[in-house]
Amino acid sequence: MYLVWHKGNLRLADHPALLEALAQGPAVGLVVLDPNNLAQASPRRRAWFLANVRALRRAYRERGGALWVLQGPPWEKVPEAAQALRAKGVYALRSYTPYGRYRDERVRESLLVPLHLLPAPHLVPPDLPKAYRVYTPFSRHFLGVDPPLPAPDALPQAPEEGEVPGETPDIPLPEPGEEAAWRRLERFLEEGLSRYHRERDRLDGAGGSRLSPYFTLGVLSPRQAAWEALKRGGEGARKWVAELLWRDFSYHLLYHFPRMREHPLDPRFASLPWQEDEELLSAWYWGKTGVPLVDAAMRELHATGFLSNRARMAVAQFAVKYLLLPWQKAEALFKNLLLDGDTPQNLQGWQWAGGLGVDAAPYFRVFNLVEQGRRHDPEGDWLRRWAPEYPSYEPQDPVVDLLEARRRYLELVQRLTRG
Ligand code: FAD
Ligand code: IRF
Repeated sequence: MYLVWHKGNLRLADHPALLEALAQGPAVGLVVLDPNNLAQASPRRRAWFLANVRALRRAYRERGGALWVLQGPPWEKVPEAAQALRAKGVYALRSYTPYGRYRDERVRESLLVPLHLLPAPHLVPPDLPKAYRVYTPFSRHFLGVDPPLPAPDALPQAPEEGEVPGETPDIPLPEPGEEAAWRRLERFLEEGLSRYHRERDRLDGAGGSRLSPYFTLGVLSPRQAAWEALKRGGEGARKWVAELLWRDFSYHLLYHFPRMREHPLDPRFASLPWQEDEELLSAWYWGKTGVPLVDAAMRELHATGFLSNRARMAVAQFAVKYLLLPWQKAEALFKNLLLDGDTPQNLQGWQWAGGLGVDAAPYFRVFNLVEQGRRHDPEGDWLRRWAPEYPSYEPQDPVVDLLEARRRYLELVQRLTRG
């Protein structure tokens, strides 16, 4: 008997560790509800994770198999399950985040049987020996995608163990599980892929796939998505895969620069005069800044747990460059509102949009938030839906004078970057 330890990667298809375990003999699945992941997550993010654990358990059952769900520190619970099942080994996909790597090693040290960690099916492995700070040279390591692995048709019969706790989300959730993810992927491939390169910057997010909540929990693998898109081909498919590569670039950055959890990748920007202003932070967080694009975006995020990439860039840049809010505090608050909230992606997004050193994002580029609204929501439909009190993207009694704040930021960074 073998154990297959699912951490993220809550799926049966394209799961190299699952197939490798089954090649050795019968296998049982395991999810450990880890207080280090769940305790600081918001109810909506916990509910989304648990809903996908329940979906994975159903998928095991439908194939005659069993998924164990235990609660506690993984370095206690994985050995406990291995001992109870008299497992000859544990198989899992390698983690690339700082905590994930620490956890893998503590579990390995705690086990009396081998822990086999296999590479997860990224498009470019995050642990490339060379560390890149810029996306383009990193993305050149993408040389095409192998066919994704199939899900096993049947799984060996075994007793289940452990319950999946309930959790009430504060917002409606997407449908969890692999089948729902596939339905959403197929709909996007049919209706959105061919025009993705033209429509992806819409503020309402309608140009995108909205698959990120499934990617974040590994319910769908980037390899599955890229394989299906490149089969169809075209400029939209190429652009979409290029965006998928940003996921791996985010993992790569955090793998090689773990300090970016607390510090700007470009250390010069750590000494910006961050404003510890709770009132400003609250106005930004609740969408009450008097800046229509920012307010519409933050209200949509509170209401749905989703936001388009264009809107995310705008609200992060406003927080960092216009308000000089402590970016780590704003980033953490923001992540906990996102159903796709994922440490590597969120850190990369905040440091990219905030001009803190990620990629070649020009730190001196400051969005004109009126122009951004007009260009990416030309009919104003998105603004009307989420912030109907604004007749246009013109600020109304904003918490900060936009021109003055822009001038202040540019003056500050010029001083910090002068040779
Ligand atoms: P699509 O446009 O359909 O793209 C397909 C997939 O590619 C996405 O699902 C996502 O997995 C990946 N992707 C696309 N754009 C990016 C990007 N810029 N960076 C990394 N991956 C990308 N994404 C998260 O998954 N979790 C986060 O916590 C997160 N926080 C962000 C914070 C900020 C400030 C910014 C600017 C971006 C953030 N992103 C995050 C990236 C991106 O905004 C979302 O992945 C994307 O909007 C999800 O919508 P979609 O699935 O329709 O994307
Ligand atoms: N992975 C686990 O193994 N156990 C858990 O309890 C997890 N809870 C999570 C909760 C939320 C809101 C998200 C993700 C998880 N994950 C859990 C997946 C982790 O992201 C993954 O284990 C990663 O390797 C942690 I969003 O660094």
